[in-house]
Amino acid sequence: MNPVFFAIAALAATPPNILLICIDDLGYTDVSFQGAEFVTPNIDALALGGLRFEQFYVQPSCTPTRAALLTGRYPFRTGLQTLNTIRPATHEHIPTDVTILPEALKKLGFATHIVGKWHMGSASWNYTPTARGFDTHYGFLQGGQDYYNHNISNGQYVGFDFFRNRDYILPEVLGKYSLDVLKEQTISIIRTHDASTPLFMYLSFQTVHAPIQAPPANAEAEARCSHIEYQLRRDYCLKMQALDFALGEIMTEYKAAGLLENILGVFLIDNGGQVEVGSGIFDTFYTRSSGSNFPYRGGKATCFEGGVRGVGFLFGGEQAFPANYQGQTSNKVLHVVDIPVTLLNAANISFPGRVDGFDMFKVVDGVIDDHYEIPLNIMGNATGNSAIRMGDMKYISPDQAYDGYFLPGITVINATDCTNGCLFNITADPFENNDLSAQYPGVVSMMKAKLQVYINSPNFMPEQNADVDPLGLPSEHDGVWMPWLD
Ligand SMILES: [Ca+2]
Repeated sequence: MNPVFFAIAALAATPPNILLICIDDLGYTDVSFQGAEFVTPNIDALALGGLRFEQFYVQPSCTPTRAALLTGRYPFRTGLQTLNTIRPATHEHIPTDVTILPEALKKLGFATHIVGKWHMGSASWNYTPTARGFDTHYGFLQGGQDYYNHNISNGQYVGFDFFRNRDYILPEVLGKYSLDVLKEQTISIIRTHDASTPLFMYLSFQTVHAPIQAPPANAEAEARCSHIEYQLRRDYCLKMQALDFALGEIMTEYKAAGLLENILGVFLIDNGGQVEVGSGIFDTFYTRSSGSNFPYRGGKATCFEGGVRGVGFLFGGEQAFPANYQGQTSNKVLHVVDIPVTLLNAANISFPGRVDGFDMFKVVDGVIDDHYEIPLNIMGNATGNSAIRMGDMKYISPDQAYDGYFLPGITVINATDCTNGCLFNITADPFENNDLSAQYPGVVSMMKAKLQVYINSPNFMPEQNADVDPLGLPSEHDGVWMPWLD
């Protein structure tokens, strides 16, 4: 064989090491490269050397985005669209007949690891990471927890939630800050990984989800946050410093292991920042947070841009992430469903089964169009908590969880009235100031009808039953939120 041809063939046949970093509840303006009032140098370095997306959409809350991230399908195809997310002791899960990203990578021969949050169902071990394509899981099965004691509550029920694969490991992690133990696990995986096998790492850290609990004291972090007067935001800054330090250390480990050149990385948020709302759904579940999406409107659990326009970028070493993408910015309209499709294409296979996503590289290259139409959320009826974007236009339904523009600790700036729904030209008016619904009632009708078309589709799956099963309560399992159906 011609040696040049052989070299090219060998390169193409080597799958990349895939590093998927999903940051929980990170606001659009909570990283310094997008205007935060504190620095995040390691995250900035990845972003500024990567391919940044200016119109990257996610779902308004954790479970729906993560379902889309793993399946390549909008969450209303799997019954996981509810903004309340999967709560402990319910039967909700990714349907087991839907192939998910780690399963496809496992078949290709990847080593597959998830470190951190799952939040994709835990009634049965069959719904959990080690039955869904991951070799290992170190972290928690529910949506969030106390950073030190690793308890999570659902109403009056409180239980522990931290596992190594299928064993709960209370003595190992009790009193230890979750980011620290998750980072140590990540480093351990990298150091012991056999470099002849491609590595898929899903880093799903707890940071920066509520509650706001500062990490153990660190002088450098405190120096970087001391200018912030408002304590909740200062503690938020400290959490972000810990995350930024951890990601810096992890990338150093990748380099030391010789894995860096062949990394294809994705960095995304799962929903907009949880802003400080005085009342509403968060007060019943978690304490306040202090994320910022400003100047975007709204935040987590709303379909305003502050809830769904995400921080998102691709990055990597030159072997897997060619130089022509490095340091670039794209204005294409993209969605979290695109990520698994892109990653599998990079590993030389198509995503098995039906998907809603596109290959992001092909979109950026202009080989295929970006999303003309994105259902930003559909709740099973088109009248509440829903939104759709079509071209420049965005329709947002009534009954969003809350509204306004939020500056941490200081101000809620009232927004124009959307209690009957709104229509925006999102290209001209990304901060959603100017409601056009009275001017273009026909467009509103058409977009509402389009939401209904999705609901009437045979591929629409109603929200799964979210009732609490008493057999899943911690009182049945030594104080642990433990799978119970097996
Ligand atoms: Ca989240």
